[in-house]
Amino acid sequence: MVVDRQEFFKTLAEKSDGGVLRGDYSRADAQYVVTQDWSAYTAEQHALWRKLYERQVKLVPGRACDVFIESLAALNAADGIPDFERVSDALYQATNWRLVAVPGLVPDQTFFEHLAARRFPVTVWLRELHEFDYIVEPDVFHDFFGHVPLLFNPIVADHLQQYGMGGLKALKLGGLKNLARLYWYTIEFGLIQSPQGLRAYGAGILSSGGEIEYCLTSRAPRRIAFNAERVMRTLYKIDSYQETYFVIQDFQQLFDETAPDFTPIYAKLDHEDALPANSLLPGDVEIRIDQHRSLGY
Ligand code: HBI
Ligand code: FE
Repeated sequence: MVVDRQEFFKTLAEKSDGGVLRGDYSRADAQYVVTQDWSAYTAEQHALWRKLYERQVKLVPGRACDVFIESLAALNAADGIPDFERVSDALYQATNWRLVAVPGLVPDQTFFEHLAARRFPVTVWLRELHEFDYIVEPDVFHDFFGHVPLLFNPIVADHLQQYGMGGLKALKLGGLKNLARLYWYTIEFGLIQSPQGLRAYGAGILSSGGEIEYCLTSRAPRRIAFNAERVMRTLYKIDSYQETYFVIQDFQQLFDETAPDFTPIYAKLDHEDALPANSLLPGDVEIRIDQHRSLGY
């Protein structure tokens, strides 16, 4: 289904300041796909990628889940901005997913259609040096470094396709905001238990210089055992560290708990107030961090 471009930019303008997106959408096709044009990246941009990569790869041991660390190592993406086609070939072998190059954020409908077809949208532009530590819109470093490694895990790969199909349904049922919260608190900012302690698997954490430590050791945020309905009811922060992190036992739980038909939950949540990001409910299972956490690396 073709999403009206002007409509998309108008809704973004309402959502955020001015809604002017960084990317060049002029050459995007009806699914908002562009060619990556890998040869157009400059030596300075590859050098900035290496700087971002080197900083981040030092932070992941003892903080990111093993699946992420193993997949990232296999990607060999340290030397410069990756060529999506080459990575897609390896990814397709692993989990039947491909990467598609996009100018940046795409409409929800389009985003879900890609995920439902096992295509992951990756932004083609790279941040500027002055945005080294924080960027508003996802760039190629967030999308590639943060999201692509986990696509090599079969359970996550199937979960994301299921999420895309659920998104298309949610658009029809008015459940989009609930599903966006689910994505936010899992794929973007999720934590997972491991025998060595809590680990991060969310892309927004794993591609960030500061939040990757904060989410595991700060005493400020809450850490609550994952519960799909609770997550879909909870508001999130887009311009600061999270006030609550939700913790899954393993990826199978994420897949199993997001398999059911959410129609009844959307109807129920429609009559309940959304929860502020720092809420604590009587039924919540809070996960305490051991205060003397050894980073174990
Ligand atoms: N577009 N390129 C891109 N990447 C995203 O992560 C993304 C998007 N469009 C919509 C969107 N995410 C969210 O609204 C979904 O979580 C619903
Ligand atoms: Fe993301």
